[in-house]
Amino acid sequence: MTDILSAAEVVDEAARHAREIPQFTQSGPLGVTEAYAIQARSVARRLARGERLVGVKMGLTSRAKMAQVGVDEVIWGRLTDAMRLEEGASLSHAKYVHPRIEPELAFLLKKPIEGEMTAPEALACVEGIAPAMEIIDSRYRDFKFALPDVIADNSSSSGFVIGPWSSPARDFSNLGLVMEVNGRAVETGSTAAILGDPIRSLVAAARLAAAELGGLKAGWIILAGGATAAYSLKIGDNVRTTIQGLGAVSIRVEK
Ligand code: OOG
Ligand code: MG
Repeated sequence: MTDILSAAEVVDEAARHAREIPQFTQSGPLGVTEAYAIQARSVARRLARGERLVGVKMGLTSRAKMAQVGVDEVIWGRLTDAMRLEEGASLSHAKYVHPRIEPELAFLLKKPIEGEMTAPEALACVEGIAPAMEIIDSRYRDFKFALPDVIADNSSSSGFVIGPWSSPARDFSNLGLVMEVNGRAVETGSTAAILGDPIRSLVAAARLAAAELGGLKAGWIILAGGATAAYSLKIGDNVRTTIQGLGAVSIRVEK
């Protein structure tokens, strides 16, 4: 327990001060269960500082993401209100270790999800869907980690921005998307890259995260996971993701 608490402090302090740390798995074995316990304790420190839990991010739900980081299991992390950026806002590069950005689809829940459910049941809990981007910032040196490391580090979560909400009544299983930086397309893909259909990511959230969090609550946001590889942010970047039929979402990067 002391180890879990001190590891939680290490990742939390690294995130707070944008300092890189060595991987835990390089100094000894770490199991997935212990890694999620570290994540829970490190986010508890954020909550103790006044942040509020507002949802869950799913990670490594596409082949492109798995290949980019060399980990091939679906993971999840906790989102707090302090991680949310306003649409069109600028973020300060200096507040991150080595930030990346990726195009995602966001779900807004209208009904709580307590545990495992089918895709149609999960869909019935969704109020809206929106184009979104996640800013990920692994606290580990060179953005390199093994599965337990990234889980302990809240699955690299550090920020997110959400575009306009649409009704989930439309078919969103295979919508084209493009992420542009200063007007140039850097990643293109489809929502189908997310587990074949992004609703499966919500089903996975129900299975993996709901029990541990005592349910996913109405009003929460669930990020389905990057549909393409992530892009390394540079000062001066204007990043915009457009999803076919859903509109666009953007952020700018400053010093
Ligand atoms: C791990 C987090 C993965 C996603 O959307 O797949 C993730 C990482 O890439 O550092 O957020
Ligand atoms: Mg992500």
